[in-house]
Amino acid sequence: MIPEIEKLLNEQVKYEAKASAQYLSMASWADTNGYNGVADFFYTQSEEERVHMIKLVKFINERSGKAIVPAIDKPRDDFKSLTDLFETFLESEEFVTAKINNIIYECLQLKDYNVHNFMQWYVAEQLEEEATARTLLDKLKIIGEDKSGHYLFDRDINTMQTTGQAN
Ligand code: OFO
Repeated sequence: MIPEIEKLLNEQVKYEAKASAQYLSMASWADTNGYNGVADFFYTQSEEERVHMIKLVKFINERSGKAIVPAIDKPRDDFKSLTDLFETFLESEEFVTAKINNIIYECLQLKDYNVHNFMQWYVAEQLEEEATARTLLDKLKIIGEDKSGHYLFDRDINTMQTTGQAN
């Protein structure tokens, strides 16, 4: 594996781990603030990011690289509101998308079409997750400060059809 690409993939392992920890922290915040539906949503998101991380770890090792399990900082654990929570979700996804795009760019520069091909799965995943985050945030903006709106959002979040329902 090209060393520059291996380094970038290992950095990506860390970003997926950070996203997983951040979403677990968000699930916990939601759980302790009475939003059980939102908590379930983020427990699932956290698990998915962990799966994304492991997929990278295995890929690096299979291609005779060495995957590094990273140390990560404590995630943010206090949020002003549901809107703040979902803004954090969208920012996190946009950050990860930018990092994935950078890997794609470097793969093309270094002619690593193998990794380029592998990373297409992440490109598609990010498209879906960003769309989900935007759709949910848009709904929260419509709801505003309305408490009964928040109640319904929490009740329905896991059955809502979002543009890019994360899988
Ligand atoms: Fe790993 O899928 Fe989003 O961040």
